[in-house]
Amino acid sequence: MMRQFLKRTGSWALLLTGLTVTGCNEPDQTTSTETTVQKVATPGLDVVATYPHDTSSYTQGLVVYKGQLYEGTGQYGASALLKTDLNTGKAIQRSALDKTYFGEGITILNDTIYQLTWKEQTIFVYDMNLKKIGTFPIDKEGWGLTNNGSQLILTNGSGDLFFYEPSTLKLQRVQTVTEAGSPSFNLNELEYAEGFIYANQYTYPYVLKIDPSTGEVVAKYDLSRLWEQSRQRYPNSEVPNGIAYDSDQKKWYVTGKNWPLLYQVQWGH
Ligand SMILES: [Ca+2]
Repeated sequence: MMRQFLKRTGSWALLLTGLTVTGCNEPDQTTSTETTVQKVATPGLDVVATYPHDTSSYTQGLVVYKGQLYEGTGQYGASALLKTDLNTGKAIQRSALDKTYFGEGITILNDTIYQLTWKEQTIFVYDMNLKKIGTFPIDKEGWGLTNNGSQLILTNGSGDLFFYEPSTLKLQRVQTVTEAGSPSFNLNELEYAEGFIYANQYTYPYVLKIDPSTGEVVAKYDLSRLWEQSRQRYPNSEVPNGIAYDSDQKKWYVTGKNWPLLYQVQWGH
């Protein structure tokens, strides 16, 4: 295991969060901005280890299941479902999507892999050998996907979480996500772990920790430093996207679209 560096980014992240929110989010409403910063905790983030990541992977979904890393990638003509070697970053198995499909989030439930597509209104279903075994139609754009052990949970770029019964894809519940009382937005890649949902927020450096029973953002982690490091190493690195939890090892991983590295991280408290 590589241990390239170990850094605490707490106070830096808090400062940057304040600056970024002020700059990008309702700049004329100083009062609401201050409220947001005060109410949502912005704990630090520790990098525990770094691993190589394939810069050709436009990461849309990241999962660890039974110790194995899986990745879903996007872009027309390049979308695929990958079984990836954590230590090398290289795909050990790959199932390509037809060039008319743009791959999005993935999740694995009961030895079944689900892969969203963006505007194609289709969810692909695979066995654990990445063999396609089914499709479901869906009535919205697909962005992020995870599961809570009994339901698939989907984002579509809005601030809502959509809960589906996995064998029928029947919509069971919609939960609006709020941050300090205001509706959230741009919810993207997801990871469910130990009762909470973690979400990338598209075009922003944040991972939002969400209480799925209320929709409240209870903490907000800032990946700016990792994003900046990725761009320094590989200028075409795009937004942070991809959160995976290894529930056996209790390890968290994050990466981004076309990032050169995948990070094992620990969320602060
Ligand atoms: Ca995930």
